[in-house]
Amino acid sequence: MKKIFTLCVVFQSSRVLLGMKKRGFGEGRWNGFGGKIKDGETIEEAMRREMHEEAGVKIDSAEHVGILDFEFSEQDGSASLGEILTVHIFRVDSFTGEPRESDEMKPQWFDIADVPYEIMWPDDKYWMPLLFDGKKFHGKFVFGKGDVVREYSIDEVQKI
Ligand code: 8OG
Repeated sequence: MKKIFTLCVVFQSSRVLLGMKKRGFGEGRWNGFGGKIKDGETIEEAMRREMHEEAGVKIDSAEHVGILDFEFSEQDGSASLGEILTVHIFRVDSFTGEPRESDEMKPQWFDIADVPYEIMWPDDKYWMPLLFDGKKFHGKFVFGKGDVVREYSIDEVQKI
């Protein structure tokens, strides 16, 4: 089964807005803002809705910069065996409103030199620097037990 998600990373000059996930999948990790696409929604609509629900801001401009597939090779509770998650990554360049805490996320700005990769999904350190560099990418990650990255590939692309 394939599940489709969005993920927004707000990046402004040298700082990035991340949220501490307070519950559910990825709890206890810093991440961008996003979630599942609802029936009848486009990917773009979903990314705007999730950013508003989770951080209380309205996106003014965003660029679709990446598509990542995640496969879980061993069952360990965080996802089902053989399940593939596809995450559409957006770099948000400007927004309206003040980021505020929601039921799901506690937002915080980080300098890009201080991104807390050790408290994030273990794949993020491989692709997030590409986003900061203005690159576009396609990637695939295979996770083993304990969300360890078993295998991965990332290709820079001109167009998503
Ligand atoms: O609806 P929910 O909050 O459970 O959605 C999960 C969010 O987590 C969604 O924005 C996609 C994102 N996500 C994954 N896997 C990974 C990952 O490996 N790295 C990052 N940075 N985000 C991920 O589902």
